[in-house]
Amino acid sequence: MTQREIVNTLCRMCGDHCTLNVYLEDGVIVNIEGYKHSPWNQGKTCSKAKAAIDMVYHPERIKKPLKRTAEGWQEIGLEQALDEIAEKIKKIQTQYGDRSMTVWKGEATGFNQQEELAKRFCQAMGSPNYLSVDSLCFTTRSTGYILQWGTWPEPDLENSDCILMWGANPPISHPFMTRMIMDAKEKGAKLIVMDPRRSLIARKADVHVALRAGTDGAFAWGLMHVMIEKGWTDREWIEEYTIGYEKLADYAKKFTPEFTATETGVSIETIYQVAELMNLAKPKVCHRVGLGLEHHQNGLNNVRAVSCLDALNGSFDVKGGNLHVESLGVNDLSLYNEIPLEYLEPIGAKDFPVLYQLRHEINTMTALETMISGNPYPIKGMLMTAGNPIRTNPNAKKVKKALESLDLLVVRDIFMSECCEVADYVLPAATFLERTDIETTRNYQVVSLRQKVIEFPECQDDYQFFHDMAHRLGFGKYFPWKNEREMTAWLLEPTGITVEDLERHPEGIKYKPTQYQKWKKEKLPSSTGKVELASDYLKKLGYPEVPQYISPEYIAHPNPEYPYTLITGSRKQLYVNSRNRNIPRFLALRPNPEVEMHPEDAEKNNLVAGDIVKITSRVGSVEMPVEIMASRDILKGHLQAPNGWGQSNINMLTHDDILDPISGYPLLKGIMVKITKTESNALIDDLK
Ligand SMILES: Nc1nc2c(c(=O)[nH]1)N[C@H]1C(S)=C(S)[C@@H](COP(=O)(O)OP(=O)(O)OC[C@H]3O[C@@H](n4cnc5c(=O)[nH]c(N)nc54)[C@H](O)[C@@H]3O)O[C@H]1N2
Ligand SMILES: Nc1nc2c(c(=O)[nH]1)N[C@H]1C(S)=C(S)[C@@H](COP(=O)(O)OP(=O)(O)OC[C@H]3O[C@@H](n4cnc5c(=O)[nH]c(N)nc54)[C@H](O)[C@@H]3O)O[C@H]1N2
Ligand code: SF4
Ligand SMILES: [Mo]
Repeated sequence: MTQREIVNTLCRMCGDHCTLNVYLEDGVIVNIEGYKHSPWNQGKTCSKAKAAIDMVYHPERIKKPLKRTAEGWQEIGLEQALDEIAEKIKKIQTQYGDRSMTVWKGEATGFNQQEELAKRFCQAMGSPNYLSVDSLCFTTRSTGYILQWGTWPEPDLENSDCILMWGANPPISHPFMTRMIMDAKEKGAKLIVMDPRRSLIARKADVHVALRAGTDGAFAWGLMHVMIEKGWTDREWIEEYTIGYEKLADYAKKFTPEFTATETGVSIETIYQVAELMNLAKPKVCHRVGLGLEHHQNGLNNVRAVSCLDALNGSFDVKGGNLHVESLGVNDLSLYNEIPLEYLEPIGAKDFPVLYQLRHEINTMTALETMISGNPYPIKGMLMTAGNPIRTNPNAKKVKKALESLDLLVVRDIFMSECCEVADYVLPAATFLERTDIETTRNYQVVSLRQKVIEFPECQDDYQFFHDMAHRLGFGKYFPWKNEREMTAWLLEPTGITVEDLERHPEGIKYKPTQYQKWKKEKLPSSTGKVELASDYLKKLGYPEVPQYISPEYIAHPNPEYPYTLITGSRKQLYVNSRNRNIPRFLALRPNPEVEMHPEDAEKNNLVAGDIVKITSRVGSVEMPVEIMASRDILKGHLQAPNGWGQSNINMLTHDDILDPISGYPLLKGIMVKITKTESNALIDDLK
């Protein structure tokens, strides 16, 4: 008789961790649906959840460890692979020192628990050189907020009267956030979207502010100028809870509506309109910043400028404003205090001290450079999990060269990625359906469990891999738990919630009631206990103390040779970063990337839809078919190209040489490019 079972777990086909019902027959997954009592996805999923079945049972899935030999890839047993890798690590450590080993964690396993685990291993190995996708995913945002507020606030969308979306497009990137926005809109909230493109969320907006790429800082300062001029600020809150207001007010002076309009391309009326809508709704004004602000040469200060608006509106931690989320308070996996390694000169910590001091990780751009140059000391080995930086990091050719220069590269993946192709060992990894960890849904203060649903013999989860490696390398004491479930139980100990409780509550458990205006009873979580509108910490590190605005290079120093401004990586529904390109039914729907273009720019270049253009920056070039947009869907002179494709990898031309001075983020948006029509149709033929 067929054994039927339903297991609840959390999806990780993207980062939203919707709760799922996974249906099994005789231990094989046959269907995936949404779990109806989940407070956020409420029984629904997007089309990617079901595609997890295609991913898990894909014929190209790596199921055996692979070793590079002179004759090509050789399949070997897991124990042999782990033994050999451990020996090679020891050899590198003896020859070049512990710090010449690194760990790189990509996006695909997630953050929080998986991230802390990888950091723990790197630290226990004696190396301060932990690398991750944080160097280009969310750290510019989180750091910007933490520098100012001591926390990364979460918008209270459902209770808000005025929602500002800055460079984020939730209908694609965070589908279930869209429901909260629409619920608020139904209750009368105004929605304002800042985006050079008329994205899906911009289509729902009361005001779409189609500003030029990279000018959000100027727009935020322009709003502050008007708010101060009109007296539309919460002076009492500012007095009581902030420091540096006078410096902010002084800096805002130059952002007159006229100056702001010229810089951003937004009309003076729109600047006043947005400021007035916030004033009518305050303090119930909330905002979300997305990737659109981060991937710029001055992204971090642009984020800080946006978040100053919360202070002026008095909307921090109030109902309908931006909430100070309380943490779950799990046990700490970090070994930073136990084994401080700062004396080993983490790579790039001098250039990007904030990243190292706040997150104990190093900047990937600097580290890749070091792998090639050997300066200031050699980096010779890397254990990589869930990342494919040859596709996802800027200047792909250089990333490949850096990885090829290593003596030992071990990649843990589920498919043969470009990084696997240059590795010495490829290890089969578990997918999210094959591991146990916890996630928190911040805006609800809810914790929930990702449960292991199935397993394949040699496809280890990250915990098992780090555990087995640590025991071989002589620091097994830092990985005492038998498996990840045990470690998860240990993590949860101080919370009073157990793994079993979470198993019984697939909808998650609210770990703390939501409380507003916590600042009435306790200090704000920043180091000074106040909102730091001007940062003494940054000043001491040699940065300007207020979030200064710097014009993007394409505005400050336009170059007629590169007349277009390219945005990359605006999310598409079916694909997540470099993933899902081997799922046939997705490829049938969207077989190749397309560069979005204004119709007048297409006409000027004699292009029709589907023509292939060569896009060239100072770094490199790539060919891609053209998608001609409606004239109000993208700014004239701006192009948008998706990322994550193997063919037409847009990161062939993105900049690893223009970095945000504080966060070290590379320039992935607002890139100066030229386009030329090609006669080729090779790209489309190749993909057929
Ligand atoms: N030009 C440009 N580049 C960008 C961006 C952009 O906007 N523009 N966005 C950036 C952002 S925000 C991000 S987060 C990065 C993401 O980039 P990466 O960190 O490289 O992550 P992914 O591309 O999601 O996945 C990397 C690999 O993980 C594998 N994988 C999938 N599931 C698992 C698993 O469970 N375990 C393991 N071990 N491996 C798994 C996949 O097969 C894939 O090869 O890309 C960045 N790159
Ligand atoms: N389907 C799907 N979902 C995903 C992902 C995916 O690849 N696919 N990736 C996941 C990951 S790793 C991340 S980090 C999140 C990202 O999620 P979001 O932060 O929401 O990023 P996007 O969806 O790319 O939306 C960014 C918007 O910013 C706009 N933009 C570009 N430049 C600028 C600018 O200078 N100023 C302003 N104001 N806007 C600008 C773009 O036009 C785009 O509409 O999505 C996650 N969810
Ligand atoms: S939005 Fe889709 S892919 Fe993302 S977690 Fe939810 S169901 Fe999974
Ligand atoms: Mo990301």
